[in-house]
Amino acid sequence: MKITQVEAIPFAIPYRKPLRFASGEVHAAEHVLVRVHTDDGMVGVAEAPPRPFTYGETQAGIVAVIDSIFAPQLAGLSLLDRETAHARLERTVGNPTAKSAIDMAMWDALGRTLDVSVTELLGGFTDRMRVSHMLGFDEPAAMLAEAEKMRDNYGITTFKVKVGRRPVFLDTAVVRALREGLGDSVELYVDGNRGWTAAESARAMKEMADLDLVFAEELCPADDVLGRRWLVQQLDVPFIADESAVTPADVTREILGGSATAVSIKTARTGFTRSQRTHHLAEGLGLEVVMGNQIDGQLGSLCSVAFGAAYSLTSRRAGELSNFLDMSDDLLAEPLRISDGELTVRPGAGLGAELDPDKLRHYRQDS
Ligand code: MUC
Ligand code: MG
Repeated sequence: MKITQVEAIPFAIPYRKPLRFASGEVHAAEHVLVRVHTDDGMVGVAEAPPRPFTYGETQAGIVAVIDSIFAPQLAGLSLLDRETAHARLERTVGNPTAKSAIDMAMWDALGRTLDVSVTELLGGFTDRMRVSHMLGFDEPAAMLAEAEKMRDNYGITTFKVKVGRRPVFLDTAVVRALREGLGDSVELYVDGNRGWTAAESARAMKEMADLDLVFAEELCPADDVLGRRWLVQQLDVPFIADESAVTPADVTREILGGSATAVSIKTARTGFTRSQRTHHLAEGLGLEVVMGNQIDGQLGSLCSVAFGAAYSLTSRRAGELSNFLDMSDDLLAEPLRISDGELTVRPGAGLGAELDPDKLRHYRQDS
């Protein structure tokens, strides 16, 4: 169970259409595949998605920090030395997706070694989650058409709508078109990626008061401390902290400060080990949790569902697990399938992910 090698392999897979939101846009999955090898021949895998607009990481930076700092720090540790591994990784600040991919690849290798699934190792609550689809910026008719396609083809009935444009009417018109077009049976919530001010957010939420939203997420910056608290106090739906609450300490600060009332857990940025801590904290504080999407590929989505399915709290709400559908291809030998609005964990050891060697050869950028 000793770690012999940690590989960081950059790869790029184009999106069929770009995903646009208030803090940025994504045209290609320029991610980093992380493989953790052990002395008994096990290989654990995970992927790191660089999100410079959220965490400051780049693809080249993730490869460099893993090759030059993290891999040498982990060599020789057992897969069970997770706390020691984290203490070493935490000597370097930032780099959340690089650290998380290593953490999840270690869990995958551990599951393969013990011949149990990661979901069972973590908590084993269920084997599936309902799926929420994230709709990027477009015209109302196009966003409605995408939601209808997701409902008709995959049975998805929960939608997170990207907002945060100016004037706010651009987005409130979309949410109204979705509610009118899809009817009362779907769940809708909005995510502003800090695009609005607190006052714009309050105005938009008033305009949408009759649209039965279930959540609002990061409508304005958490750094506008008093404005954000003022906004959150007047809402009658939970306000999800996403990029403002990456670490358990951030969650504590935002919740106790009144700047959020629910939390998004993204395995891409907190791996399995730190996501467990956030989960336990949320349970203790009595918070709603949504399994969020870091614009993950299929491997990242598999990691999210593996974690989300492990606990009652994380599997209660639909998880954001479907945006890999926008990618033109992926690395998994057996693609993920969403049906009846659900995604199941892979049976088998670890994450149950097998990579297609030809696809990896084709999409990797380092050879
Ligand atoms: C989300 O929930 O915000 C877009 C930016 C980011 O950091 O994550 C995505 C989705
Ligand atoms: Mg968000």
